[in-house]
Amino acid sequence: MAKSRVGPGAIATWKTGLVAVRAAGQVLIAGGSALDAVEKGINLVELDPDVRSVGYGGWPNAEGIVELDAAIMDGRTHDAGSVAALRRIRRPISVARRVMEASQHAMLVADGALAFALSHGFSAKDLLTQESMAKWREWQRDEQAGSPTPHDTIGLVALDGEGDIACGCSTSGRPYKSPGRVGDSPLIGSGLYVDNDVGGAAATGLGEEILKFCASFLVVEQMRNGHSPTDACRRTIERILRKKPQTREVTIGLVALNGCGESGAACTRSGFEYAVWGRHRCELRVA
Ligand code: SD4
Repeated sequence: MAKSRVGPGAIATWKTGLVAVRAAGQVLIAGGSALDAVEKGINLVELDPDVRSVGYGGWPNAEGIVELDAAIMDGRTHDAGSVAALRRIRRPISVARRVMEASQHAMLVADGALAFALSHGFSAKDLLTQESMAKWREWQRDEQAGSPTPHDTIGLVALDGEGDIACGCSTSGRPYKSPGRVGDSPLIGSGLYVDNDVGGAAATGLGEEILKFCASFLVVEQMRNGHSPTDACRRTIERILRKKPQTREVTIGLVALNGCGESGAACTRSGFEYAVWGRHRCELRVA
């Protein structure tokens, strides 16, 4: 497919995606690449301690240790890098990008991912804030109360002025998860997927279900078959609900952007907020 010159655009999951697409938009307006826009936008969310599901200040696992998952993919080359169960690094999406660009691998996990990050100049820092530690202690005292299920994992897809598309995901995963648990976000095809010929997609919500459907891959393939981003997301959600009607009770949200700059989203539940940036405007939408 010939490269479109529709002008840059970006889409991201949740209300927290607003700051991310705004920052991504600034990179794109300045002529930066989709890949830089994705990394920069996601970094802002990772470094914000008030965003409880991502990076610094993210939910810890059952042992009170924050383990982060992130991935990035380049629609030009089909290259990708990802990290899972990464401890002590505040910008996992940047480590994922280093894995893509400076290693011979596509995915590194746990101690190996940390060692790689340290050897590439990232510094080890605390990820737990006073507030997240206090909440984890509360949960430990009263485990029966169950884990919270809030969501603000960041998934971002960007289209640059050259018509190149990239996407990324970053999350602390499920609150109080088992140590070593990995969700959909760092898995190429599940939490994110992009192909310059078509567009990109990212997922958020219950990773255990999202990854069984390769949801982001499915969205991109539906777009390849001629569906709009909105329809591709809806059809993917319908497929999941058909196979597993019980997923109606949980959140699975999808966002997508195609090479023409059209965006869309769908969710198993109503009220899914996502952020869109395009033509220098930024807005929060609800699917
Ligand atoms: C996960 N999909 O680890 C992530 C969680 C998430 O908003 O998206 N939360 O399962």
